[in-house]
Amino acid sequence: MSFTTSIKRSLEGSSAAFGFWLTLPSAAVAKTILHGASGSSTKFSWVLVDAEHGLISDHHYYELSNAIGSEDASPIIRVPWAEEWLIKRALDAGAHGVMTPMCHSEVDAANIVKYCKYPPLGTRGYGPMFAPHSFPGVNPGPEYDEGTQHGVTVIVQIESRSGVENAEKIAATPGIDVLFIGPFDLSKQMGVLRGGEEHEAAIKHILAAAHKAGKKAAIFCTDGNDARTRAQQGFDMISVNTDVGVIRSGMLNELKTANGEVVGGPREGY
Ligand code: 3PY
Ligand code: MG
Repeated sequence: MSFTTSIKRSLEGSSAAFGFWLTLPSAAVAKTILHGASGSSTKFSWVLVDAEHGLISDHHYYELSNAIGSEDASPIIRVPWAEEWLIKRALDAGAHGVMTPMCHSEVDAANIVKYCKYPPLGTRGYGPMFAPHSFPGVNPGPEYDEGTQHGVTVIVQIESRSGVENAEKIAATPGIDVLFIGPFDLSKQMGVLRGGEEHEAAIKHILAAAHKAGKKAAIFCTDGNDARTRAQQGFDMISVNTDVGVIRSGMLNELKTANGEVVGGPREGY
């Protein structure tokens, strides 16, 4: 069995790789969303396990990675910061990919790649006793060890002014697979309005920089309409919504319906 992941396969396809944000430490929530026929012609190929802002921490990684991997989707862990030991623990627990917040420069990018790969490509320490469990059909030993070297998806977030300015150099860094835009931080860090002209110009700049270097561009969205617009703009990887966002808006909309109120409008929050 060759080493492959749902996210890698999906990124090689002609349409956008859709995923969602998991902020609750619940394998049951992830599987409820992923499992079984949805009646749609597309499916989620990845789940972002958010250990930066969500309620998820290190000791949830293994169970969540296994649950997501068993549904033919890729667990991608967003570590709280781009530290070697944090990335190592995410990979050892079975992440198919790692996402790091706030990549400001090509130096940051090169370090992140280094932390994700075993020598001679990088500096990742060795101890993958549990990592292969979330890769259906991949055996422990050489199959995982060699497969992960190029099979791990390395994703850096561009969400600062320096990240935008250095986007070309970050994208050109060998081993970086995806430039992922965090629109909320990007607007706050740049001091511009989310959705305003400067914000959209920065987003377009990152998209173009990624593609110029032959890399993938990704973005966080707050609903399906937002995600559809980004897909039409050429984004390759798109987070459609968050678990908690959908639960809240879904339940409040049901309440409005029950009360005879008009339901709808875009979801504003995270
Ligand atoms: C942001 O919008 O800042 C993100 O990191 C997406 O979660
Ligand atoms: Mg962010």
